[in-house]
Amino acid sequence: MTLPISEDLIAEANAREADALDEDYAALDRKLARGGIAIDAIKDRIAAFSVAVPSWGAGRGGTRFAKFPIPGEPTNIHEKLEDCAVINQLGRKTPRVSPHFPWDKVSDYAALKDEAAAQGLGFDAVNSNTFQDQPGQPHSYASGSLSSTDASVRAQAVEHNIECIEIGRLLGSTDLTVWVGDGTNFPGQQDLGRSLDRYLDAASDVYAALPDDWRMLLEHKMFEPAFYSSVISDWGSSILAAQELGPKAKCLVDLGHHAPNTNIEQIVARLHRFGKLGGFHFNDSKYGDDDLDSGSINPHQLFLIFNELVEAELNPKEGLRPSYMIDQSHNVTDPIESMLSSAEAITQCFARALLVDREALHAAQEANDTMMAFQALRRAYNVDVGPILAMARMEAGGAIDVLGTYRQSQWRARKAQERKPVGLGAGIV
Ligand SMILES: [Mn+2]
Repeated sequence: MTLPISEDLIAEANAREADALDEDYAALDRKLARGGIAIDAIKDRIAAFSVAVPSWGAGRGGTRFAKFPIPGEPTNIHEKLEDCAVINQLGRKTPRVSPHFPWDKVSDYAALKDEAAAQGLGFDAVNSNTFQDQPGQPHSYASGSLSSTDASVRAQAVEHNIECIEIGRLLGSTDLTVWVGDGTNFPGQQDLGRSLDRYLDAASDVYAALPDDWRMLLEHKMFEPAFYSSVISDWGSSILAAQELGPKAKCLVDLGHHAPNTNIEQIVARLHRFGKLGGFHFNDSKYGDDDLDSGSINPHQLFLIFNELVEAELNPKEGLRPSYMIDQSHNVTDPIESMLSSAEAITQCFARALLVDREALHAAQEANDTMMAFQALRRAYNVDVGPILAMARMEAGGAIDVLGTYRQSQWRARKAQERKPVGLGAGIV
Protein backbone atom coordinates (compact mmCIF):
# COMPACT_ATOMS: atom_id res chain seq x y z
CA MET A 1 0.00 0.00 0.00
CA THR A 2 1.28 3.44 -0.89
CA LEU A 3 -0.19 6.15 1.29
CA PRO A 4 0.09 9.74 0.13
CA ILE A 5 1.47 11.50 3.23
CA SER A 6 4.93 10.70 4.64
CA GLU A 7 4.61 8.42 7.65
CA ASP A 8 7.67 10.08 9.16
CA LEU A 9 5.94 13.45 9.01
CA ILE A 10 2.89 12.03 10.83
CA ALA A 11 5.10 10.32 13.43
CA GLU A 12 7.06 13.53 14.08
CA ALA A 13 3.89 15.59 14.40
CA ASN A 14 2.38 12.98 16.74
CA ALA A 15 5.52 12.91 18.89
CA ARG A 16 5.02 16.61 19.61
CA GLU A 17 1.41 16.01 20.75
CA ALA A 18 1.66 12.60 22.44
CA ASP A 19 2.40 13.70 26.03
CA ALA A 20 -0.49 16.15 26.12
CA LEU A 21 -2.81 13.52 24.65
CA ASP A 22 -1.76 10.95 27.26
CA GLU A 23 -2.54 13.44 30.02
CA ASP A 24 -5.92 14.38 28.56
CA TYR A 25 -6.86 10.75 27.94
CA ALA A 26 -5.92 9.75 31.50
CA ALA A 27 -7.97 12.64 32.94
CA LEU A 28 -10.99 11.67 30.84
CA ASP A 29 -10.51 8.02 31.83
CA ARG A 30 -10.77 9.00 35.52
CA LYS A 31 -13.82 11.18 34.88
CA LEU A 32 -15.68 8.48 32.91
CA ALA A 33 -14.69 5.74 35.37
CA ARG A 34 -16.53 7.67 38.12
CA GLY A 35 -19.69 7.12 36.05
CA GLY A 36 -18.89 3.45 35.52
CA ILE A 37 -17.77 3.88 31.90
CA ALA A 38 -14.61 2.14 30.62
CA ILE A 39 -12.90 4.57 28.27
CA ASP A 40 -11.17 1.82 26.29
CA ALA A 41 -14.52 0.23 25.42
CA ILE A 42 -15.69 3.57 24.01
CA LYS A 43 -12.41 3.95 22.15
CA ASP A 44 -12.89 0.51 20.57
CA ARG A 45 -16.34 1.53 19.30
CA ILE A 46 -14.86 4.73 17.90
CA ALA A 47 -12.03 2.80 16.24
CA ALA A 48 -14.62 0.61 14.47
CA PHE A 49 -16.79 3.54 13.33
CA SER A 50 -16.46 4.93 9.81
CA VAL A 51 -18.23 7.26 7.41
CA ALA A 52 -17.90 7.38 3.62
CA VAL A 53 -16.81 10.45 1.69
CA PRO A 54 -18.37 11.39 -1.66
CA SER A 55 -16.03 11.56 -4.66
CA TRP A 56 -17.58 14.89 -5.65
CA GLY A 57 -16.86 16.34 -2.21
CA ALA A 58 -13.12 16.25 -2.95
CA GLY A 59 -13.57 19.18 -5.33
CA ARG A 60 -14.68 22.68 -4.49
CA GLY A 61 -18.46 22.86 -4.68
CA GLY A 62 -20.27 25.92 -5.77
CA THR A 63 -23.45 27.80 -5.31
CA ARG A 64 -25.92 28.40 -8.10
CA PHE A 65 -24.03 31.65 -8.67
CA ALA A 66 -20.41 30.65 -8.94
CA LYS A 67 -17.68 28.26 -8.11
CA PHE A 68 -14.26 29.42 -6.98
CA PRO A 69 -11.75 26.64 -7.63
CA ILE A 70 -8.50 26.37 -5.65
CA PRO A 71 -5.10 25.52 -7.10
CA GLY A 72 -4.39 21.82 -6.83
CA GLU A 73 -8.04 20.80 -6.82
CA PRO A 74 -8.68 17.30 -8.23
CA THR A 75 -10.23 17.17 -11.70
CA ASN A 76 -10.88 13.44 -12.17
CA ILE A 77 -11.69 10.35 -10.15
CA HIS A 78 -8.01 9.35 -9.88
CA GLU A 79 -7.02 12.67 -8.31
CA LYS A 80 -10.14 12.58 -6.13
CA LEU A 81 -9.13 9.15 -4.82
CA GLU A 82 -5.68 10.54 -3.96
CA ASP A 83 -7.27 13.32 -1.90
CA CYS A 84 -9.67 10.89 -0.24
CA ALA A 85 -6.64 8.74 0.65
CA VAL A 86 -5.10 11.78 2.40
CA ILE A 87 -8.30 12.29 4.39
CA ASN A 88 -8.38 8.67 5.47
CA GLN A 89 -4.67 8.43 6.20
CA LEU A 90 -4.74 11.40 8.57
CA GLY A 91 -8.21 10.95 10.05
CA ARG A 92 -8.67 7.14 9.83
CA LYS A 93 -12.44 7.49 9.75
CA THR A 94 -13.21 7.53 6.01
CA PRO A 95 -12.01 4.31 4.34
CA ARG A 96 -14.71 4.29 1.65
CA VAL A 97 -15.52 6.60 -1.25
CA SER A 98 -19.01 6.95 -2.68
CA PRO A 99 -18.79 7.37 -6.47
CA HIS A 100 -21.22 9.19 -8.72
CA PHE A 101 -22.06 8.29 -12.30
CA PRO A 102 -21.55 9.43 -14.93
CA TRP A 103 -19.18 11.92 -13.24
CA ASP A 104 -16.72 9.17 -12.22
CA LYS A 105 -16.92 7.01 -15.33
CA VAL A 106 -13.74 5.15 -16.36
CA SER A 107 -13.07 2.39 -18.86
CA ASP A 108 -11.78 -0.21 -16.38
CA TYR A 109 -13.57 -0.47 -13.02
CA ALA A 110 -11.57 -3.48 -11.80
CA ALA A 111 -8.46 -1.34 -12.20
CA LEU A 112 -10.15 1.56 -10.37
CA LYS A 113 -11.01 -0.75 -7.48
CA ASP A 114 -7.35 -1.86 -7.31
CA GLU A 115 -6.17 1.74 -7.55
CA ALA A 116 -8.34 2.65 -4.55
CA ALA A 117 -7.31 -0.43 -2.55
CA ALA A 118 -3.63 0.42 -3.08
CA GLN A 119 -4.34 3.69 -1.23
CA GLY A 120 -6.31 2.06 1.58
CA LEU A 121 -9.73 2.84 0.10
CA GLY A 122 -12.83 0.89 -0.90
CA PHE A 123 -16.11 1.99 -2.48
CA ASP A 124 -19.40 2.78 -0.78
CA ALA A 125 -22.87 3.33 -2.30
CA VAL A 126 -23.01 4.19 -5.99
CA ASN A 127 -25.01 7.30 -6.82
CA SER A 128 -27.01 7.56 -10.03
CA ASN A 129 -27.65 10.85 -11.77
CA THR A 130 -30.84 11.49 -13.68
CA PHE A 131 -31.06 15.14 -12.66
CA GLN A 132 -28.97 16.52 -15.52
CA ASP A 133 -28.49 15.71 -19.20
CA GLN A 134 -25.22 14.33 -20.54
CA PRO A 135 -23.71 15.03 -23.96
CA GLY A 136 -25.17 12.69 -26.58
CA GLN A 137 -27.97 11.45 -24.33
CA PRO A 138 -31.01 10.48 -26.47
CA HIS A 139 -33.73 11.83 -24.13
CA SER A 140 -33.76 14.88 -21.84
CA TYR A 141 -34.55 14.85 -18.14
CA ALA A 142 -35.87 18.43 -18.35
CA SER A 143 -39.38 17.23 -17.45
CA GLY A 144 -38.38 14.49 -15.04
CA SER A 145 -36.67 11.10 -15.10
CA LEU A 146 -38.16 8.09 -13.27
CA SER A 147 -41.49 9.97 -13.06
CA SER A 148 -41.46 11.43 -16.57
CA THR A 149 -44.66 11.32 -18.58
CA ASP A 150 -42.55 10.00 -21.50
CA ALA A 151 -42.01 6.23 -21.33
CA SER A 152 -38.75 6.45 -23.27
CA VAL A 153 -37.33 8.93 -20.71
CA ARG A 154 -38.34 6.62 -17.85
CA ALA A 155 -36.74 3.67 -19.64
CA GLN A 156 -33.52 5.63 -20.10
CA ALA A 157 -33.48 6.56 -16.39
CA VAL A 158 -34.06 2.91 -15.40
CA GLU A 159 -31.28 1.78 -17.73
CA HIS A 160 -28.86 4.31 -16.19
CA ASN A 161 -29.63 3.09 -12.66
CA ILE A 162 -29.09 -0.53 -13.75
CA GLU A 163 -25.77 0.49 -15.32
CA CYS A 164 -24.81 2.04 -11.95
CA ILE A 165 -25.57 -1.29 -10.25
CA GLU A 166 -23.36 -3.10 -12.77
CA ILE A 167 -20.51 -0.63 -12.17
CA GLY A 168 -21.03 -0.90 -8.42
CA ARG A 169 -20.69 -4.67 -8.56
CA LEU A 170 -17.29 -4.26 -10.18
CA LEU A 171 -16.26 -1.75 -7.49
CA GLY A 172 -17.46 -3.86 -4.56
CA SER A 173 -20.44 -1.65 -3.63
CA THR A 174 -23.67 -3.09 -2.26
CA ASP A 175 -25.93 0.00 -2.22
CA LEU A 176 -27.49 2.12 -4.94
CA THR A 177 -28.53 5.60 -3.80
CA VAL A 178 -31.32 7.08 -5.90
CA TRP A 179 -32.16 10.73 -5.70
CA VAL A 180 -34.23 12.27 -8.50
CA GLY A 181 -34.72 15.96 -9.17
CA ASP A 182 -38.23 15.22 -10.47
CA GLY A 183 -40.91 17.67 -9.42
CA THR A 184 -42.77 20.79 -10.44
CA ASN A 185 -42.56 24.57 -10.15
CA PHE A 186 -46.25 25.34 -10.73
CA PRO A 187 -49.51 24.15 -9.23
CA GLY A 188 -51.23 22.06 -11.87
CA GLN A 189 -47.99 21.37 -13.76
CA GLN A 190 -48.28 17.64 -13.05
CA ASP A 191 -50.82 15.34 -11.50
CA LEU A 192 -49.35 14.76 -8.03
CA GLY A 193 -50.76 11.24 -7.79
CA ARG A 194 -49.91 10.01 -11.28
CA SER A 195 -46.33 11.33 -11.13
CA LEU A 196 -45.73 9.18 -8.03
CA ASP A 197 -47.34 6.19 -9.79
CA ARG A 198 -44.92 6.61 -12.69
CA TYR A 199 -41.97 6.91 -10.29
CA LEU A 200 -42.98 3.74 -8.43
CA ASP A 201 -43.44 1.82 -11.66
CA ALA A 202 -39.99 2.82 -12.99
CA ALA A 203 -38.28 2.41 -9.60
CA SER A 204 -39.64 -1.14 -9.38
CA ASP A 205 -37.77 -1.95 -12.62
CA VAL A 206 -34.54 -0.71 -10.97
CA TYR A 207 -35.37 -2.66 -7.81
CA ALA A 208 -35.84 -5.84 -9.84
CA ALA A 209 -32.24 -5.53 -11.07
CA LEU A 210 -30.73 -5.40 -7.54
CA PRO A 211 -28.47 -8.31 -6.63
CA ASP A 212 -29.60 -10.27 -3.54
CA ASP A 213 -27.21 -8.56 -1.14
CA TRP A 214 -27.86 -5.04 -2.45
CA ARG A 215 -30.06 -2.26 -1.14
CA MET A 216 -31.73 0.62 -2.93
CA LEU A 217 -31.50 3.77 -0.80
CA LEU A 218 -34.23 6.29 -1.57
CA GLU A 219 -33.17 9.86 -0.82
CA HIS A 220 -36.02 12.29 -0.30
CA LYS A 221 -35.76 16.05 -0.73
CA MET A 222 -38.41 18.65 -0.09
CA PHE A 223 -37.42 21.18 -2.72
CA GLU A 224 -34.75 22.13 -5.26
CA PRO A 225 -34.35 21.92 -8.19
CA ALA A 226 -38.17 21.80 -8.24
CA PHE A 227 -39.70 24.47 -6.01
CA TYR A 228 -43.42 23.65 -5.81
CA SER A 229 -43.38 19.87 -5.44
CA SER A 230 -40.88 17.01 -5.47
CA VAL A 231 -41.91 13.49 -6.33
CA ILE A 232 -40.15 11.99 -3.26
CA SER A 233 -40.43 15.09 -1.11
CA ASP A 234 -40.29 13.83 2.46
CA TRP A 235 -39.75 10.81 4.68
CA GLY A 236 -43.43 9.92 4.36
CA SER A 237 -43.24 9.60 0.58
CA SER A 238 -39.90 7.84 0.97
CA ILE A 239 -41.08 5.16 3.40
CA LEU A 240 -44.28 4.55 1.43
CA ALA A 241 -42.22 4.07 -1.74
CA ALA A 242 -39.72 1.84 0.09
CA GLN A 243 -42.54 -0.28 1.53
CA GLU A 244 -44.11 -0.69 -1.88
CA LEU A 245 -40.82 -1.55 -3.60
CA GLY A 246 -39.81 -4.26 -1.14
CA PRO A 247 -37.43 -5.21 1.67
CA LYS A 248 -34.25 -4.18 -0.16
CA ALA A 249 -35.54 -0.60 -0.48
CA LYS A 250 -34.64 1.65 2.46
CA CYS A 251 -34.85 5.35 3.22
CA LEU A 252 -31.82 7.62 3.20
CA VAL A 253 -31.92 10.77 5.30
CA ASP A 254 -29.94 13.73 4.01
CA LEU A 255 -29.91 16.14 6.94
CA GLY A 256 -30.43 19.17 4.67
CA HIS A 257 -33.47 17.85 2.83
CA HIS A 258 -36.17 18.89 5.29
CA ALA A 259 -38.12 21.99 6.19
CA PRO A 260 -36.30 24.21 8.70
CA ASN A 261 -36.66 23.07 12.33
CA THR A 262 -37.88 19.59 11.40
CA ASN A 263 -37.31 17.06 14.19
CA ILE A 264 -34.94 14.83 12.23
CA GLU A 265 -34.08 12.61 15.19
CA GLN A 266 -37.73 11.66 15.43
CA ILE A 267 -37.74 10.76 11.73
CA VAL A 268 -34.76 8.50 12.44
CA ALA A 269 -36.66 6.76 15.24
CA ARG A 270 -39.75 6.34 13.05
CA LEU A 271 -37.85 4.93 10.07
CA HIS A 272 -36.05 2.50 12.34
CA ARG A 273 -39.32 1.41 13.98
CA PHE A 274 -40.52 0.19 10.59
CA GLY A 275 -37.21 -1.34 9.50
CA LYS A 276 -36.63 1.22 6.77
CA LEU A 277 -33.65 3.22 8.05
CA GLY A 278 -31.08 2.86 5.27
CA GLY A 279 -28.55 5.59 5.85
CA PHE A 280 -27.54 9.21 6.14
CA HIS A 281 -26.01 11.99 4.17
CA PHE A 282 -24.36 14.18 6.78
CA ASN A 283 -24.11 17.94 6.39
CA ASP A 284 -25.42 20.97 8.23
CA SER A 285 -27.63 23.89 7.35
CA LYS A 286 -28.98 27.17 8.60
CA TYR A 287 -31.73 27.83 6.06
CA GLY A 288 -32.23 25.06 3.50
CA ASP A 289 -30.12 22.45 1.77
CA ASP A 290 -27.03 24.51 2.55
CA ASP A 291 -24.64 21.51 2.51
CA LEU A 292 -22.45 23.17 5.14
CA ASP A 293 -19.92 21.19 7.16
CA SER A 294 -21.39 18.58 9.51
CA GLY A 295 -21.85 19.88 13.03
CA SER A 296 -20.82 23.42 12.13
CA ILE A 297 -24.25 24.95 12.76
CA ASN A 298 -26.19 22.54 14.95
CA PRO A 299 -23.96 19.91 16.57
CA HIS A 300 -26.64 19.22 19.16
CA GLN A 301 -29.04 17.96 16.48
CA LEU A 302 -26.29 15.66 15.19
CA PHE A 303 -25.81 14.33 18.73
CA LEU A 304 -29.56 13.70 19.09
CA ILE A 305 -29.57 11.80 15.80
CA PHE A 306 -26.74 9.57 17.03
CA ASN A 307 -28.59 9.15 20.29
CA GLU A 308 -31.46 7.60 18.29
CA LEU A 309 -28.99 5.43 16.38
CA VAL A 310 -27.52 4.07 19.61
CA GLU A 311 -31.08 3.39 20.85
CA ALA A 312 -31.76 1.64 17.52
CA GLU A 313 -28.71 -0.58 18.03
CA LEU A 314 -30.05 -1.61 21.43
CA ASN A 315 -33.44 -2.37 19.94
CA PRO A 316 -32.54 -3.66 16.48
CA LYS A 317 -35.01 -4.28 13.69
CA GLU A 318 -34.31 -6.61 10.84
CA GLY A 319 -31.54 -5.44 8.56
CA LEU A 320 -30.35 -2.43 10.58
CA ARG A 321 -27.18 -1.47 8.76
CA PRO A 322 -27.22 2.31 8.35
CA SER A 323 -24.85 3.61 5.73
CA TYR A 324 -23.08 6.85 6.65
CA MET A 325 -21.78 9.38 4.16
CA ILE A 326 -20.67 13.00 4.26
CA ASP A 327 -22.59 14.99 1.62
CA GLN A 328 -21.40 18.59 1.64
CA SER A 329 -20.53 21.38 -0.75
CA HIS A 330 -17.21 22.96 0.19
CA ASN A 331 -17.40 26.44 -1.25
CA VAL A 332 -14.93 28.41 0.86
CA THR A 333 -12.57 25.82 2.37
CA ASP A 334 -10.05 23.24 1.19
CA PRO A 335 -12.34 20.19 0.78
CA ILE A 336 -9.76 17.92 2.44
CA GLU A 337 -9.80 20.11 5.55
CA SER A 338 -13.60 20.26 5.59
CA MET A 339 -13.94 16.50 5.34
CA LEU A 340 -11.32 15.92 8.05
CA SER A 341 -13.12 18.36 10.34
CA SER A 342 -16.56 16.95 9.46
CA ALA A 343 -15.60 13.30 10.00
CA GLU A 344 -14.30 14.39 13.40
CA ALA A 345 -17.54 16.25 14.24
CA ILE A 346 -19.68 13.26 13.21
CA THR A 347 -17.56 10.82 15.22
CA GLN A 348 -17.66 13.14 18.25
CA CYS A 349 -21.45 13.03 18.22
CA PHE A 350 -21.40 9.24 18.00
CA ALA A 351 -18.96 9.08 20.93
CA ARG A 352 -21.13 11.38 23.03
CA ALA A 353 -24.20 9.27 22.25
CA LEU A 354 -22.27 6.20 23.47
CA LEU A 355 -21.62 7.97 26.77
CA VAL A 356 -25.31 8.46 27.57
CA ASP A 357 -26.23 6.57 30.75
CA ARG A 358 -29.03 4.54 29.11
CA GLU A 359 -30.16 3.01 32.37
CA ALA A 360 -30.62 6.43 33.96
CA LEU A 361 -32.27 7.77 30.81
CA HIS A 362 -34.75 4.94 30.51
CA ALA A 363 -35.55 4.98 34.24
CA ALA A 364 -36.21 8.72 34.13
CA GLN A 365 -38.38 8.28 31.04
CA GLU A 366 -40.43 5.54 32.71
CA ALA A 367 -40.86 7.68 35.83
CA ASN A 368 -41.77 10.75 33.78
CA ASP A 369 -38.88 12.56 35.41
CA THR A 370 -38.44 15.08 32.64
CA MET A 371 -35.45 16.96 34.04
CA MET A 372 -33.38 13.87 34.84
CA ALA A 373 -34.14 12.35 31.44
CA PHE A 374 -32.93 15.53 29.80
CA GLN A 375 -29.87 15.65 32.07
CA ALA A 376 -28.90 12.12 31.06
CA LEU A 377 -28.50 13.43 27.52
CA ARG A 378 -27.00 16.75 28.59
CA ARG A 379 -24.26 15.15 30.72
CA ALA A 380 -23.06 13.10 27.75
CA TYR A 381 -23.30 16.02 25.33
CA ASN A 382 -21.14 18.17 27.59
CA VAL A 383 -18.20 15.72 27.62
CA ASP A 384 -15.19 16.68 25.51
CA VAL A 385 -14.55 13.38 23.74
CA GLY A 386 -11.62 14.74 21.72
CA PRO A 387 -8.98 12.65 23.55
CA ILE A 388 -10.85 9.40 22.78
CA LEU A 389 -10.99 10.22 19.08
CA ALA A 390 -7.38 11.36 18.95
CA MET A 391 -6.13 8.25 20.76
CA ALA A 392 -8.09 5.92 18.43
CA ARG A 393 -6.78 7.83 15.43
CA MET A 394 -3.16 7.74 16.57
CA GLU A 395 -3.33 4.03 17.34
CA ALA A 396 -4.69 3.42 13.83
CA GLY A 397 -1.76 5.30 12.28
CA GLY A 398 -3.46 8.66 11.81
CA ALA A 399 -2.51 12.12 13.03
CA ILE A 400 -3.37 13.45 16.49
CA ASP A 401 -3.68 16.96 15.05
CA VAL A 402 -5.23 16.22 11.65
CA LEU A 403 -5.45 19.76 10.29
CA GLY A 404 -2.04 20.83 11.58
CA THR A 405 -0.38 17.75 10.11
CA TYR A 406 -2.24 18.20 6.82
CA ARG A 407 -0.98 21.78 6.55
CA GLN A 408 2.58 20.71 7.36
CA SER A 409 2.40 18.16 4.53
CA GLN A 410 2.00 20.95 1.97
CA TRP A 411 -0.22 18.54 0.03
CA ARG A 412 -2.33 21.15 -1.72
CA ALA A 413 0.65 23.29 -2.70
CA ARG A 414 2.40 20.26 -4.17
CA LYS A 415 -0.71 19.23 -6.09
CA ALA A 416 -1.06 22.78 -7.42
CA GLN A 417 2.27 22.19 -9.20
CA GLU A 418 1.22 18.80 -10.60
CA ARG A 419 -2.47 19.06 -11.44
CA LYS A 420 -4.04 20.95 -14.27
CA PRO A 421 -6.16 23.94 -13.22
CA VAL A 422 -9.92 23.51 -12.81
CA GLY A 423 -12.13 25.49 -15.19
CA LEU A 424 -14.31 28.28 -13.89
CA GLY A 425 -17.58 26.40 -14.45
CA ALA A 426 -20.43 27.62 -12.37
CA GLY A 427 -22.91 25.42 -10.79
CA ILE A 428 -24.48 23.80 -7.90
CA VAL A 429 -23.35 20.25 -7.26
MN1 LIG B 1 -27.53 13.86 -0.34
